[in-house]
Amino acid sequence: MTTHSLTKSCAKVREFLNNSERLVVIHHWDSDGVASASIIDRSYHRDREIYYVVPRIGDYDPKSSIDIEYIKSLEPDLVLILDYGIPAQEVMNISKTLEKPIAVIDHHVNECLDELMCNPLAYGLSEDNYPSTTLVLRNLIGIENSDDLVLLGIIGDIGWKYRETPLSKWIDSRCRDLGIEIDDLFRVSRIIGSCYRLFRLQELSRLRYELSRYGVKYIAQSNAYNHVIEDLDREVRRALEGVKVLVDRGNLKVFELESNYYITSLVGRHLAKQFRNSTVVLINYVRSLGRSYAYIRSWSKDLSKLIPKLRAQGFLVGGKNYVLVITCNSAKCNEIDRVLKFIDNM
Ligand SMILES: [Mn+2]
Repeated sequence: MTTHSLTKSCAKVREFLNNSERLVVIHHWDSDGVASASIIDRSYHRDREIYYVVPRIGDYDPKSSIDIEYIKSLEPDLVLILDYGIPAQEVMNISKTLEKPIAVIDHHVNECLDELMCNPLAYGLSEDNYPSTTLVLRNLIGIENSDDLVLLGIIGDIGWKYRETPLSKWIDSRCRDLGIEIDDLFRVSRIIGSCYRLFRLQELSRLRYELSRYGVKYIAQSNAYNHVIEDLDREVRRALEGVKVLVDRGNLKVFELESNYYITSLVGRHLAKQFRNSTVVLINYVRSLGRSYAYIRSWSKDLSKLIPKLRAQGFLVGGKNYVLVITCNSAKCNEIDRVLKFIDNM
């Protein structure tokens, strides 16, 4: 029953896409989001106008991250949201403001909208079978000319964990067929990661274009983006030198950092590796976003159990088994004390 409704919704999204003449695509800034937008571009750019919009990087509140007036001014007949897992209610709000149909293609856990939502996870299917939005585009929208980009989305979102999914064999064999190494996928993913972490929006949209027209292998072999990777490495090194210790009580270490770029998770990961025996917390104020993020990593506790509890308390939180990232309400992230109490009680 659920898969039947999912198939129906996806067929409807496909139908709207095929009939659209002026399309606005809002896509997540990460590898899966960019690869998904490139897939749409590759399949549809020839016979319609397509405009691409990247939400303000690091911002998951569509009220501030998406310029609705700008989208309105483009007068689209359809707005497509790719891989940007905002709550279903927010999608409804955007749809009401624009008075245009909105379609969602995604694989983030979400409530189910009545229509135009092609998201297997909203219909209760497993993330293991749908580790990326690019794979939703392939298997549920039925786009078959873009497996290089499908693979990029998967590796971008789950990295080496792909080996533990039911798709492992398919991924390896598609790579072989297409002459793509897993390392190529990691490299392109790193280029995209470097662009968005440094807010290089122009390069990000050039990547979307080049990936669509020339493919993943071309970008993997190109040296044109080396400078972005180098710039990011330098920023992370500089940040690690500027990190301050706020709390150090053995099993818990809290660090503080001010940065110009969106490098919270990279710096947090470095610290977590350095202090494997502690729960590591990094509070990172990103100046250009005027906002703080708290990165929390534990090697011994399954933090994902906390996500629903924290959400119920009004926290804006995302994460995986051993990592949480919280978007804070204040520069100092005062609410972190409440989060740490939750962790202490685990
Ligand atoms: Mn994704």
